[in-house]
Formats: sequence, C-alpha cells, structure tokens
Amino acid sequence: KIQYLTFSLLSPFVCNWVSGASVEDSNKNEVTERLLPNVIIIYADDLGYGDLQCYGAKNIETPNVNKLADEGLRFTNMHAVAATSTPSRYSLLTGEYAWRKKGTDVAAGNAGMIIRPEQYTMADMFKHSGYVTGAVGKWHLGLGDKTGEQDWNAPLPASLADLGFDYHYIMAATADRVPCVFIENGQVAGYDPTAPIEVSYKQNFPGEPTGKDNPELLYNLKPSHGHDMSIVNGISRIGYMKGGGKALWKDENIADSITSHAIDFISQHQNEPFFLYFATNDVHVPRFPHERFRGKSPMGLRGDAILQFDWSVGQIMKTLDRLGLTENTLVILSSDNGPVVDDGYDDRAEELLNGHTPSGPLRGYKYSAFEGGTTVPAIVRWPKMIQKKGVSNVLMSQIDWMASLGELIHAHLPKGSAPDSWSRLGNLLGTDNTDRSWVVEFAANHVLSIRTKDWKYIEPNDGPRMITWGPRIETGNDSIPQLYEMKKVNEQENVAAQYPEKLFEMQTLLRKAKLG
Ligand code: NG6
Ligand code: CA
Repeated sequence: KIQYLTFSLLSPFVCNWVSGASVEDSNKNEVTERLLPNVIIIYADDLGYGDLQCYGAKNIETPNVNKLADEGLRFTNMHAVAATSTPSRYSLLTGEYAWRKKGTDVAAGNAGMIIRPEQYTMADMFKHSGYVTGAVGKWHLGLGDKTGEQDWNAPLPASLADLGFDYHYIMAATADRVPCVFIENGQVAGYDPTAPIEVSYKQNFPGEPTGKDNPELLYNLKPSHGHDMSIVNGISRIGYMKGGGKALWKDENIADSITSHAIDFISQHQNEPFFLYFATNDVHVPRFPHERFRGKSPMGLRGDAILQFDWSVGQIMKTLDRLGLTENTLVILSSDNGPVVDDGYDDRAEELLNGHTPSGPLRGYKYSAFEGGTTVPAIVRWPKMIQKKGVSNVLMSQIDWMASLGELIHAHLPKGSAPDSWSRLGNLLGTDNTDRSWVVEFAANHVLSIRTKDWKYIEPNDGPRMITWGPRIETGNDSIPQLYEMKKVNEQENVAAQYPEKLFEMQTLLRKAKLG
C-alpha cells in the first residue's frame, strides 16, 4: 500500500484518491494500489460551438450537457484537429496529425482500417495501463485489411480489437454511408444469413433501387446534394449496398442502440477501470432522430438531433449515478469538427434556424479553414478531481488528449507513439491556465492554419472561396496569406499587410510545426 505514494506525476492529487480500483502495473512488475478514474469520451458528430445551451444557444434546451458543464469545466477555445471526421478522429486516437499521413481523408464505408494495428492508439494506452476499453458508435476510420474488399458476411480480418479495444459496437463509417449495419467485435451485429451483404463504392448491384433513379421510393429524407445511391429505410446514401435484412439499422433507433450498448459496457465493467469512446451519430446527416425527439425543437430535425444527443448524454450520466461511478469518472464531451447546416439532405435545417448560429460567433463551418471548422464545444467533468468548476478559455487541441490522459493514468507510451501529442493534463483539469503555444488546424481541402492565443495564420491557397460540391460554406481559401487578430474572433479583417513581422513569425511557427 505504501507504494501507492510512489506515483508522483500527479502528486498534488494523489492524496485525494481514497477509493477506486487496484490494478496490476505490469510495467513496474509489482502490484500497486492506485486509483484510476474511469474515462469516457463522448464524441459528438458535427456539433458546433454554438449548438448547446451552455454555449449560448437560445433555440434549444440541452439540460444534460448543461449539468455536465455546471459540474465541471467548460472550454471556450478547444480545437478538433481537423474540420472533418476521419482526420480528426485519426488524430484524437493516435496523437499524430492526420496531415502527416496519407489516406486519412473522409473515409468510405468500405475503407480498409486506416489506423494500422502496429500503431499505438489511445485504446492501447488505456489497455496497457490496466483498463478495459470499449468503442461504441461512429467509427469512420475503416475496417478490414484492404480497401473495398471486405467480406461483410464473415468476421473481418482486422478490426478495433487490433487497435486496443476490448469491445466495440460501431457503425463502420457514417449514417449516410453504406453498409447500414452495426459491427460488433469485428462482425455484423445481428447478421441475417438470409440476406448476404454486398457493398461497393464503384457501381450499383443489378436491380437495386437508388435515390437517383428511383426518387419515388424515398419516403424519409430526400438528398439535397450527393447521397443519391442505395436506398435504406427510405433514405438514399453514399455508396451501394445489397442485403443486410434484419441486421440493417433503423435510423430512428441509432441513438437508442448505441446508448444502450454504452450503458451495458459501463455496467459490465463497473468494478474495474474502464475507458469508453462513445461516439454519437448525432448530429450528422441523415438527421432522423427517434419520434420521441422529432418535432420537439423549434429547429426541425437538426435541432431534434441535438435534443437526442443531449438525451444520450443524460443516459450516460444517469448510469454513472446509478452505479455510484460519478465521482471517479472523468467524462470528456466534445465534437469531431464544426457544424454544418445543409450537409446533403433536405431536412429544412437552414430555413428553421430562426436566428440560431451553429458556430456561435465564429466564421466558417465544418470543412472550413476559418475558426468555425475546428473550434468545438468541450466539457470535462470529474467530480473527485476538478474542484474549481467553471469556464476555461485556455487554447487547447484534441491532439493533446492522448498524452494528457496518458499522464493521468501513468501510462508508459512506447517511443515514437503519439508523436504530436503533448501532455497538457493541467489544462484539462483546470490546474494550469497557460495556453498551448500554438494549435494547427486542418481544413477539408488540406489547407493548414496555425493559431496562437492572439493570432491566426491561414496558408494561401488558390482554390475557390466557397465549397463548390454542396454545402454553402466558406472554405477559408485566399490566394494571399491571411493573418487575423483573434481578439476579434470572427476573422473579418486580414491584417497580413499591416503586420509583416507577425505574419513571418506565424509562418515560421507553422513551418516548424510541420517538421514536428
Ligand atoms: C461529405 C458528404 C457529407 C458528409 C461528409 C463527411 C456529400 C455530398 N457530402 O462528402 O454529407 O458525409 O462527407 O462528414 O457526399 S464527416 O463529419 O463524417 O466528416
Ligand atoms: Ca463530423
């Protein structure tokens, strides 16, 4: 028991750790009594900086998220690593910038596994530190060992078990991409042998209807751009699939399914330290929440999906309360990228905004190099340790979560792993208010920006100023260098010409960041 005092990394906190699980610390080859908090990352999809009531949203009520914020720390300057899902999640789970690695753009539903088994992931880190690890919800980082060639009718040759997750119940990609089935521990959940599954992102299967050719069969949502391939549940998707039968998900039940699997995981592992990556489908398109939420917000389906997200958060919190785990569970809530209003389905999200601003005061949305692309809500609650509740304005990035959580659980990361992740644990726990010296942002078109607390630089790019393939969103492109003063958060006035030295300094910072 004495050895428990030898853990000094968190020495200011250790003495407060009066209860919890004991684990065998294989690294030290000794059994050491120490107290590991459970860790849950609740990772929303496309939830914007301005989408939650506790971030100032007026047209929507998010009581459960508000409560989490009231009981913890709410961050006002947290950045997702990228302005779309796959690169953002890649970076979160590996601690490596996606822009260093080819093949990390928005993945198709039949992409091969993008994080390779030999890479050291956040899940490996928890597992090797004595945790049981689980991933539930949206994955979007590929499965199997070859792109486009998975056999969905058999166990997949590579899955999250190879990345350190003891358990997974996931959607292969997104709800708007086939296959529309859940994968549980490397195979289709509830597989229906009477309806073998075939998937292609190249061509349709003979005789199968598509949104493009059979719009009369669309009865739930119609596409506004793209999304006109296979029809599942009256909604056409990206990609072609055939079969699935009883294993096909029902869009209105996705939140219920993944939330109940998350709850089961927590309940099953209540007596040992666990790490749960709970990645919701809300509020990504197609937004088709359960009827309990439909019509309940004044903002149509997008607002209803936010209500459903808030409900899921509440269910997790209630489970922790019921099991007596609230005190010693660190919950982190955030989003993978900024918000988008019309992302390809005619769900009236735009016309029903009624003054709601999904990016809050920020310029730009998902995909964009402007701040709305990567600035996301973030809340951390850990009643046992976070004593000073409130708001933190510290400049932070999700790239640092791996190293920070690693420090928290005394993980020994192998050399070369999580190369871009810095431990900023004090920021997450509210004991250190120094800003990260810089944060790199990665837009959908691969333009990099770098920002400090006070300045932001966007690399020049000759591409169009508006996205040309769908949503009406500013890319952030300009053929000249852009420099903004961040005290005016909305990036209106490019001051590059006024501050050449500052511009040079920011360019130098970015060049150094690229070198690693
Ligand atoms: C885009 C899709 C969009 C969304 C996005 C990925 C079209 C026209 N648009 O290509 O609907 O799926 O990819 O979103 O296909 S993310 O949040 O998962 O990155
Ligand atoms: Ca997303």
